[in-house]
Amino acid sequence: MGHLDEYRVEDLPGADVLYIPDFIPKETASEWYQALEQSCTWYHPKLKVYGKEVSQSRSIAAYATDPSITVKYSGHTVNMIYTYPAILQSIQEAVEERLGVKFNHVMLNRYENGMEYIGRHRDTKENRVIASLSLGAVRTFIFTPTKNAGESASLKKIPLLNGSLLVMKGDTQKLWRHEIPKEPKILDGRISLTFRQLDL
Ligand SMILES: O=C(O)CCC(=O)C(=O)O
Repeated sequence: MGHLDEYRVEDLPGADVLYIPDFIPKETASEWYQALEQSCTWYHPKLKVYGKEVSQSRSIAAYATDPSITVKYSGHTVNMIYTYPAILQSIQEAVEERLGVKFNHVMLNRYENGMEYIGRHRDTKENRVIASLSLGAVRTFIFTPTKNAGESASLKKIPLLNGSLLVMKGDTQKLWRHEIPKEPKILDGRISLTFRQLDL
């Protein structure tokens, strides 16, 4: 991914993050938003939080290229679908082509408005590539350093634009957490597609 060096995000010591603000034109982003809203199998996962079952506020849809791929989080086994809708297939190919890497799983998140969020967390600690495409409302992505990120590390906010691509790799997950906080003033929806490389 050396050809993408110009997109490297500064001020994230130890992390390896690229941000391409104009990965696709806004008009394409709006078309993809509508197509995905209609063609994906969305649902609200039921999670176990301190032993209680709660319905996750944001809905998700999940696809994988190989039937051996399964994902579980917070006591919930993700409803994985092994056939991509055509639009999703072509979006994954566009991301793969731009980055020069292959993915075998995509998790889509749909935030109806600014009240829906994702709490501060880390993804797999392995140093695989995770690429996240943003469609719709601009939401703020916040990186928070762990202790191991060093003295100079401090919170970093990135407003994720409609049609932008954020790429995390290397030690990013090991040293930093990320979240999309509530922003109650935002009334519009956002869909993110997080492309991943999982073990078969
Ligand atoms: O919606 C996003 O861009 C963030 C999603 C995220 O943090 C995740 O799937 O781990």
